[in-house]
Amino acid sequence: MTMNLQRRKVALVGAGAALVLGLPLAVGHSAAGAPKPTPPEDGPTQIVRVETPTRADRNKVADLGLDLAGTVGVDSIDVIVETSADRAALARAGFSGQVVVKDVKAAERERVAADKAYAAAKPGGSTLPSRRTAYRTLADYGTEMAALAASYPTQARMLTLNHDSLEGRDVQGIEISNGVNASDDGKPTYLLLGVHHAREWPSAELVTEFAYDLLQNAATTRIQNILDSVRVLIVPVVNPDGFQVSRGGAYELKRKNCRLTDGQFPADGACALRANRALGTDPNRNYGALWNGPGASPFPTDETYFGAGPFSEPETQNIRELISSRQVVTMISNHTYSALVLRPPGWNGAETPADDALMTSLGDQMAAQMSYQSIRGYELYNTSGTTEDWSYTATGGLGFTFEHGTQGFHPQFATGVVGPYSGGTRKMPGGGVREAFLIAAESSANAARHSVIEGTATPGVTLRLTKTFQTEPWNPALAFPDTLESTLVVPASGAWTWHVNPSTRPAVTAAGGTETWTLTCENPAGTVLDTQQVTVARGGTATENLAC
Ligand code: 0X9
Ligand code: ZN
Repeated sequence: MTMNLQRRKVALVGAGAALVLGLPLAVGHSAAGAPKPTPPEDGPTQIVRVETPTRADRNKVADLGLDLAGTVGVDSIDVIVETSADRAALARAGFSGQVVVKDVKAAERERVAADKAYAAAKPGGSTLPSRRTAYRTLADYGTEMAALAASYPTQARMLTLNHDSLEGRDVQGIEISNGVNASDDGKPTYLLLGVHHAREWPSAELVTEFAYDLLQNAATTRIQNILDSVRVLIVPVVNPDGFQVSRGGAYELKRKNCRLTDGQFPADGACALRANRALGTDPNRNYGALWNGPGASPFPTDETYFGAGPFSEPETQNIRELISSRQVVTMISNHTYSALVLRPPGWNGAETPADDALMTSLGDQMAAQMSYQSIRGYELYNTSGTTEDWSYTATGGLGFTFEHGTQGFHPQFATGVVGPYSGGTRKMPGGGVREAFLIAAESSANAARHSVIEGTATPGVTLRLTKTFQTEPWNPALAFPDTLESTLVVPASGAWTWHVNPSTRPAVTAAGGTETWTLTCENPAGTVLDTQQVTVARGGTATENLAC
């Protein structure tokens, strides 16, 4: 169906369109202006595939304040329809659609049964590196990462982020590299994130499988090269509170975090209560760049609520501080579902990024392995305050969102995780998610895609790179300071090499300007011995022989 918006508006008041939406005719009439009838009893929660042939249509649906599920190709958007008011909102806006999931709860029960059967049929395990046959629980992530760190003590260690979640949970990850404990060694950093959105379970599974894969295959030439030259950081569950609500079964469709009231911690158990289901801040609208702009909602009951302020949430503070304190040259934030590789910018009014060609070619190459489409974020629908828009704007590190799969937030384990991880299936003939992650790892090692600062200094002194600038939310008058600060310890040879992001951030480059890093060197007591300003472009190398 490729009717234009006008025609669909007319069609909706007819019986056919009302039926595909599962609407009683009266709702269609109310959309045409008649007095609103009493809403009918709300039936089961459904997923409705809404026709959105143009980007304007998609933005219009996104702006209705409904809960968007994903897309299957960008010509439609799957919308979660929970109440008759949701149906009415779609109808009023003139959209038609087809029910693709009649009863979300029943579908979830079927998924659980299918997963049980799959696990029973695979006593020897799956083809995943971990051999797992079922979705992990929150506890599994912590236990398994700790076990990996214990099994591979020179190649893996646990990473605990700075802020506990609102319900007091640790936010954990794993750091993987050859010689992982020699931190501050100047290697470029590659960051993989999962579960910003609570219900998007495969996003955590896929990055955790990659951790197993790197460690188990560390002796193969390809992975050895990666681990010799790159530090891989993996945070499977950025939003553990939300994940616990979803995975723990209280509310499988939970998306946001557990900020039920701005500025306050939730009471014990409150986040899982039915009455609080709609509340929370969307971690993927809470980052600083363009915060509270298009495609984000000011209403705490909307699924894209941008929160009380830029970085008001522990989940986004954690990722901000991680990215600001490491030289993250490539970041992939994993989500489900839509079979997309998205690159900045998320808003159609933004300037074309200075590194558009580079992000396009890398995005296309990764997408090809997964049979996903590779597009700019805004080509899906407008967003603001997302992870990669902030990280790219602030650091110049290449940033992507992967939207895995087409069959739901957490489809059957076999089709949602096992198949896509290594590809080679009918739906994904390429090398799958694994190959896409490896391509990004190799890209992270490629100095032509970041910058290098090198020199000589006294072994053991600490070098510090810093930069402070303003990050602009949607209202530029509310710009706030952002600081990047990372360190390197000069090795025994005295010769140091630091793989960093360019000194000039993308917006500065686009405006024709240059920017510098401030490089200091300190003795072990913390006394600053020398300070230099360093200008280095993407692909460039700067040599700094410090007086220390
Ligand atoms: O809306 C989102 O946050 C992401 N989709 S999801 O269904 N997983 O919620 C898309 C984010 C896209 N990022 C940008 N457009 N920059
Ligand atoms: Zn998501």
